[in-house]
Amino acid sequence: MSQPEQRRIVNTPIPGPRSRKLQKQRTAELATGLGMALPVFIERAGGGILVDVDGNHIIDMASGIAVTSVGASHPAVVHSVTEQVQRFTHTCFLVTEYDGFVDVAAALNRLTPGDHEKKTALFTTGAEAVENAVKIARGATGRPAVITLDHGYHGRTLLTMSMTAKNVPYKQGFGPFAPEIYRVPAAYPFRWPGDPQECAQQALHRLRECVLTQIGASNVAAIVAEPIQGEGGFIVPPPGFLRGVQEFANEHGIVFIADEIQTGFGRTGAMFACDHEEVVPDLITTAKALAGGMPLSAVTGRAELMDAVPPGGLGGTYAGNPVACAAALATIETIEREDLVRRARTIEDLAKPRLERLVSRQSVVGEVRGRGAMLALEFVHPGSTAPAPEIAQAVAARCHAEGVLVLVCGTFGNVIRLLPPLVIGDDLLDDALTVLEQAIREQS
Ligand code: PLZ
Repeated sequence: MSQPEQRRIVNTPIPGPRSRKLQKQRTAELATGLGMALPVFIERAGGGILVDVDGNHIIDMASGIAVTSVGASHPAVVHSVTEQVQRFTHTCFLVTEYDGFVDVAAALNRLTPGDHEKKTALFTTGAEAVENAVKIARGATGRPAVITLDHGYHGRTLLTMSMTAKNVPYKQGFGPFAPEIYRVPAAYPFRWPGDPQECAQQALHRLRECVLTQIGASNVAAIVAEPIQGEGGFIVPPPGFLRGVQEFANEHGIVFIADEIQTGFGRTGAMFACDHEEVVPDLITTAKALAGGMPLSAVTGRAELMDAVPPGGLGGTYAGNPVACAAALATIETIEREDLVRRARTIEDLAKPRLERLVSRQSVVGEVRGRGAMLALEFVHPGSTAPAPEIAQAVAARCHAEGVLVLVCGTFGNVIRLLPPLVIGDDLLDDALTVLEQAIREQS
């Protein structure tokens, strides 16, 4: 099947009548707790386009939350998955093995930051990867405590929800939370008094102080940080912050875990966001874009840490499912062959200067930030840094009505994030940005 026509087409109000009918059924059948950004049902998708059941061609500026970097139906992924499904769908790697699992591990050992000896374990979801990274760090150090950052997001399971900063909707009513999790300030320059360099230094100081005086370094198994915070609002720490975290961790025998689940595989204009600052984490968690839309996640890291867990200590029925592994091999090959890392930088070059023109003291756009094809606008009440979630929502709603899917995120719900597939064409990107610019002007 060929890719959908790469052009925005709005045939009906969005959502259209067929989506609205399905939405009624959904409301009757599904648990209310399952959210949705745009109540539209998709029939097919590929490249930078989502085609809904009413025939609208919606520009995809979300990639299913940073997953479909190669598009939602890249021919190489479709071919590899189809071929694997015909051979076998599942054995459980803990029961009998297959080479796809080993090949994905080898690719991750090769691609992730650092040239030390690495090993990998595969899982299914991002949260599961984070859980297992913590298990490995605890197993290797024999220490209980885990440090995470304000604005951090790591998943919805008990441990990862406990590690996540934001209360509503992730945590409210779901306690008691997992113990031995401590949160320290994140270096968030836009909301930190003083310049970015002071922000990095002061945030590092707070980390040191908290670990040394409140917890005790010898009790800390791991510091877990997203190199660019995703759900928290695409917060890019100032240069030096991540390196400072890494150095502090190394100094005290603490495992530094980079959660690159949202930032990985070219998204930020480097294969991994840590690469921008040549930061080498001890363990790195990946998922999302790894397998081009199939559920697959991984922990990769220093061989001596990864091997600290005895045989049988890691696993899962579906961990490293063969179909997901086949998808990952094709996805990684595509990212490298089509040089999508460079494409992410081109997307930044095309989009960021345009978005930056929307920032001024009188504007509702307080800041534009991000790297590569992971860009965001933070909305504020003009002349202040007071968060304006209602403006972010209104802009997103306007984009949706015009057939451009953007997502809102951020601790204060006031950030619009752009995560287009890396394969999106220049024309589609230009069209989406024009719609977004117009939607923002309407709010100013
Ligand atoms: N770590 C950095 O971004 C997932 C959340 C969607 P899972 N982010 C999207 C939602 O609201 O549930 C994420 C992430 C980072 C971990 C995760 C968790 O990955 O595959 O959703 O478990």
